[in-house]
Amino acid sequence: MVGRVGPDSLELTEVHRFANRPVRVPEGLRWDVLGLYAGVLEGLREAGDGLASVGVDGWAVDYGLLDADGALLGNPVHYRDRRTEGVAEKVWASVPAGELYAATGLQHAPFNTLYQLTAARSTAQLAQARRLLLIPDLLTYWLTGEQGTELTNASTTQLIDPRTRDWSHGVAEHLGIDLSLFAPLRQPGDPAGELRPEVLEETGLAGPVAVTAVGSHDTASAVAAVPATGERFAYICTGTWSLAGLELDAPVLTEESRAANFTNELGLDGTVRYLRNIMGLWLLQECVRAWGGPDALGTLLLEAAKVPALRSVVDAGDAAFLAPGRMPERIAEACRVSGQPVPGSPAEITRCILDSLALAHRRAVGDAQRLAGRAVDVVHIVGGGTRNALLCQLTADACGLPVVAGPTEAAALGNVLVQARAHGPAGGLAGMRRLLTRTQPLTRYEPRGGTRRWEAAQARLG
Ligand code: LRH
Repeated sequence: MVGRVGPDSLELTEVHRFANRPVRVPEGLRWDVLGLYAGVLEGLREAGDGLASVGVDGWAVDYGLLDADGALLGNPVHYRDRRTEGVAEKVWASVPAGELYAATGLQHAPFNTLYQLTAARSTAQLAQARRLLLIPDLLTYWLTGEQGTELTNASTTQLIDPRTRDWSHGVAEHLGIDLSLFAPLRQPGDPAGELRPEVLEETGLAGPVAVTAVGSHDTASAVAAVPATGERFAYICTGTWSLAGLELDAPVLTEESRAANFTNELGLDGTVRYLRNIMGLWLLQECVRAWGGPDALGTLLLEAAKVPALRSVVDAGDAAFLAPGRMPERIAEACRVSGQPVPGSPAEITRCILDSLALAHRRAVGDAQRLAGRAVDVVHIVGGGTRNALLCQLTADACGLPVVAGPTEAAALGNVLVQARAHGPAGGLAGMRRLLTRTQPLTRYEPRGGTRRWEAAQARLG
């Protein structure tokens, strides 16, 4: 994505898009990180000269290991890999879950870096590793030759204390995790080096080109690009995941918050992203994959809109849906077990998924307000799900609040804005958001009433 930012303008142009396909090998599910890097280089080539800066964001928690020469050891493990099954329970035997939450504020997700490192403890690869770089930091390292650990993404490792915004040495020591594996922390907006001469040569770009640390966790960049006009808003970053919650000034570390599985990830400018992970459009992506298409969802969504609402719902927060494979069957099974009509056709299953996501959005937005003691008047939806009008309308209905949908490419916009302000006049989050509201097309969905039906559907899930 190439961004152009002016005092009153903000434009994004897609210059290259490439798939991110995990690969299953005998040892498990792996990322094709070399394929991703090749895609990044191709994107830079397509972008052409005139770049003031480059910034990388990506998904959370996963990492590559480097040996003493700085070479990558193996393919990074995918967070949906089964190696972390049952690991959290073992960790809690030495640091109780309550203590872990009080120290790190992180939700329990089986794939947090902390659990991945525990699962990898006795592997030859970890024994050989001298450096651990989170995925965006790894790509940045390959582009620049410089190593760092960007803070917003570091906060998803479960090794950061959200109060001090620094490493949680106590947790790491207790669990035998060597924090010296991590490169020094850097903040969004910090310089991250320049494109290496070899990268310039390969992409045909004229140097020098600066590389800037951004909110390198994609969700941090997306939240930065929520076009909110005040403070009383909730956001839902939609895509493979739905990340639903609030932007706060301080973490919420109560036992109630832990029980509700809310996470305190770090955002821009001292903010905390207080949110819950919901399975998101992954549920639908996996069904579409099982059905062998279609690539364009239009017809399927039109048919799903005609299926009666809320006939059956599943718990879209359930980690049982994390692993890939057999998704239509797993959804049907969940409906059967909870005594609801079993959806059969693709349209029925799609409707069940969208109703379930809207229901999970409602629950997360409601719980976040209660747990943080902060009421909201509007829900912002950003990311890929903004293209799904049915999901946006159902979310407005379920939450009983207006939904403002857009921008779709929120992560890319948040990424670009952080670079722009690092290289231009400094502006706060509020200024960035004003620019977004003035320049980005947004769609408003009003709630159509009938929130009782959503309460009743929630009750069916227990
Ligand atoms: C979304 C995301 C999310 C994480 C998950 C692993 O892409 O970064 O915020 O929880 O991937």
